[in-house]
Amino acid sequence: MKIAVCIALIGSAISTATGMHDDDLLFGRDNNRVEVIQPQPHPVRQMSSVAGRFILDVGMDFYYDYTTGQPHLQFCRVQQVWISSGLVGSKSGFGNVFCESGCRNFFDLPTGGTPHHHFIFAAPSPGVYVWDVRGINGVARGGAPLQDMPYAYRVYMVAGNPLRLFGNVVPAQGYQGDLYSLRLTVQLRRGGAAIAQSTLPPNPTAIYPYMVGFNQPAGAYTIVAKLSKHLSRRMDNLSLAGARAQDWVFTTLGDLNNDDRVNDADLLQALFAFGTNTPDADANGDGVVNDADLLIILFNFGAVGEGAQ
Ligand SMILES: [Ca+2]
Ligand SMILES: [Ca+2]
Repeated sequence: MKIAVCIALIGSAISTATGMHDDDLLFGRDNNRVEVIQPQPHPVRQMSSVAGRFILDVGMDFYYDYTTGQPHLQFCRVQQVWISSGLVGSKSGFGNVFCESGCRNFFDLPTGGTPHHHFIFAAPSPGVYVWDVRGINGVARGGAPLQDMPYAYRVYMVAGNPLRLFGNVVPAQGYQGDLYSLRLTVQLRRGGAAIAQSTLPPNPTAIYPYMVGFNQPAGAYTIVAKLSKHLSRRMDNLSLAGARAQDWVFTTLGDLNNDDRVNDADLLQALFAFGTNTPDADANGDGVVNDADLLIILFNFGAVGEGAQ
């Protein structure tokens, strides 16, 4: 009995020490492509405050099949797709591996004979930080090459207790492109003046398609959300304290130059790119700039975003 209790205590001590492993990104295969098998979706992670900065341990490994005990993969590269400004992922012996600029921004599994690795992500100030990755160049255990992950897997990291907004992002009805290729900017205003803003690609595969954080005191704010190619939406007198759900539904397409107005500048941009596949001039995101894009701009001509100043 004493031994059993002792083992149970050791077991609980070990699971506490290694509890972060529950959230390790486990790379495996889904039919003929690489996939993060679990956790799906990734839970929102709270960073720890250590010596004046915020840190989080993020692990990765291959996914091992329960019945065979074998990994799905023999190789994959973890490729960063997006990272928030200020967030840095480092590893002992490797230095800074993941960051906004100047880092290699990928890591191969296995490295040094093992697919199991941990990174310390660090941020300088309270906020919500984002790390998006894809598994690419995968090779199945049997040697078959696998297709790359078609989407970005997102990890949200919360530093401190910032004001947070999270929820869904709905593009205009006529938009046919990938939501992830757009950028959402959420701006906090008080007395008409912008005091903070955060930009990220909306990710419909994440636990929340968007989440942003602001290191500001609780209170009532005006919030303006702008999705690229769309006119902005505005919410006045929104009471913020801690985290709050707030979905954004965008109704008006055609703002190609993102000045929050649909006018002749957008029309000219589409005309100059007519017949090409220039992404910035492709209002409806269907991959080509043609009369459908011109019609969207003409139909919404003169419209101004709710948050335009
Ligand atoms: Ca415009
Ligand atoms: Ca188009």
